[in-house]
Amino acid sequence: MSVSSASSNQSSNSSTARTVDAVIVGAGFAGLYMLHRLREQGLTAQIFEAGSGAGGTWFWNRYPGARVDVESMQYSYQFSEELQQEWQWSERYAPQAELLEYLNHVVERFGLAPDIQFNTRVESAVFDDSSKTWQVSTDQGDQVNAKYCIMATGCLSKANKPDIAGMDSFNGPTYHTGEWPHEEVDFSGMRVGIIGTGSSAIQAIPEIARQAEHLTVFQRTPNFSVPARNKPLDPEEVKNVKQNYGALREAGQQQFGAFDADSNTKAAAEMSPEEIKAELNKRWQMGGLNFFGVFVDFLVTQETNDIVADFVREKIAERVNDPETAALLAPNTVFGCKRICADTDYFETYNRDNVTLVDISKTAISAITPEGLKVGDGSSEDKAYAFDALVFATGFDAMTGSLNKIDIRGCDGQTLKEKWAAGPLTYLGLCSAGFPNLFTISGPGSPSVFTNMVTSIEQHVEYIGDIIAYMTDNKLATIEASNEAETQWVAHVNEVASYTLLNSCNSWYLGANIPGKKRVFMPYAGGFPPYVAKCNEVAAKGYEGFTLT
Ligand code: NA7
Repeated sequence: MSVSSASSNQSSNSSTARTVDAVIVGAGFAGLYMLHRLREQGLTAQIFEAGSGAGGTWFWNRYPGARVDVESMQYSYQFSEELQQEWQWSERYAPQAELLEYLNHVVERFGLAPDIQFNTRVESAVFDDSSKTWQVSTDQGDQVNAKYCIMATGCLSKANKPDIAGMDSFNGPTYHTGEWPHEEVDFSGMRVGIIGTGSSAIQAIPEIARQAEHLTVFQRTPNFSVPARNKPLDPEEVKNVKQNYGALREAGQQQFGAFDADSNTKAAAEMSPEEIKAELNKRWQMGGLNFFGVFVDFLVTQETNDIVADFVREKIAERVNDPETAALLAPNTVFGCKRICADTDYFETYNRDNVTLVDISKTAISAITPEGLKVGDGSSEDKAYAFDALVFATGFDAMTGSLNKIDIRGCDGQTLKEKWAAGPLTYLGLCSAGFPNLFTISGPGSPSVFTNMVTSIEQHVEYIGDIIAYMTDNKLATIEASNEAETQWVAHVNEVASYTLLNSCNSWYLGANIPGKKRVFMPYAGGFPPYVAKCNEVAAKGYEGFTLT
């Protein structure tokens, strides 16, 4: 199968073209397991990673307070029983540093380093029709030919840096939460401005507020957040989970979000007012994204959603002392329309004397200035704010951003970016017609961001691994999604989203946070179990919907 060795040294960037079975782009949860899986299958593979280390999302998002919002015991690989038994998580929701440690341990444990080239950004991947291979080029001068090209580039990897006048004019340091520096940032004694109130900001704000002399938060849209109730893990609890890990994993896989949240299987209309109240209070006490399990219909029935949203709004009012600030912090959108956040002391942070909330929902930031920023309509009346440091917690060009950054060309030179100009077109979120042997792990059209990402990644990696094994066994050259299957799948993804309340706000699920991006619902909102059932059915029918040559 392999033509030549995939081995490459981390520090040496070869300029000689070489051939491997598969090129994998990205060394996060997805890329690392894909590499391990392909090597287990006897294939050669090469990871290219732009960062100087492994970790993907957890390599880049080092902002203060960064931690996962799915419980660590579930937000972890399950492909290796030994790994899940030996690894010790310290907290219910692992902080970024521990997740990075875990992923570096995975690199070491499975000996992955020789096949990962860091500090290397893939610039282009071009399909050569005559040799039926992908020709991959990097910014370090690498040229690699590979039968398969696997994009493990992450759903939230391309930072969104808003196009505000004078962006580069600020005299002090600026930071983006998704590209946080490695060295410690000390805000002590500083006046800090932070733009954005999404999940990253909600985690960072309490931490920055504890350090800074003053923190000013610029909020365009408030977000719903529930208390994370993070805590050190109880060794007895861990022991119990480990004794029955398989059962927990199995239970997780039966859930919409691919993690076990002891979900309520009833719709709110099937419950009495007392039962509803009890369920809401129970979920509030459980904390974190277990809140997703509150009522089975909260994302499809407006009345149910209103019950949940009202409950959380009341909690915000209780948590914030100043009624005016509390009112500004209370979202008037559908609960869960934007991803629900899990926080530690977020709303309480606004009770501090050194924190100010500025509502920019009606008057935008008109300019970044050498001293700070201005809010208004661009006239001389604009209100100026002075800072020593500025933080952009402005999110990501989600789902497609990291793919569109690479010049991906399929059959007849068509670029993926052109093909996806009116929204991503995929079959199962895995493949796109016209791009043979190209796979996207947790790509648009798959459950991805609605689920425990690690479990969804594992399902994709194993599915891709099985496809490749099938290709090898049957001596096949290419696999490609058919136009018909792709069209039907995209229609299905849209149809499923249309049954929900998820289209009702300007979320990154819809690309609505990026000016000019086509408003299309990108992730598959049907849940993990039906998606897996569909994938398995496709495989059982000899990869129905794919063209194999
Ligand atoms: P999000 O959730 O996309 O949040 C970005 C925030 O930045 C959000 O409050 C935006 O307001 C705000 N934003 C973006 N552009 C601007 C401009 N130009 N002016 C003012 N405010 C702006 O990103 P996160 O990094 O917090 O979280 C991403 C995901 O990571 C999260 O959902 C979890 O899955 C993990 P808006 O809401 O667009 O009005």
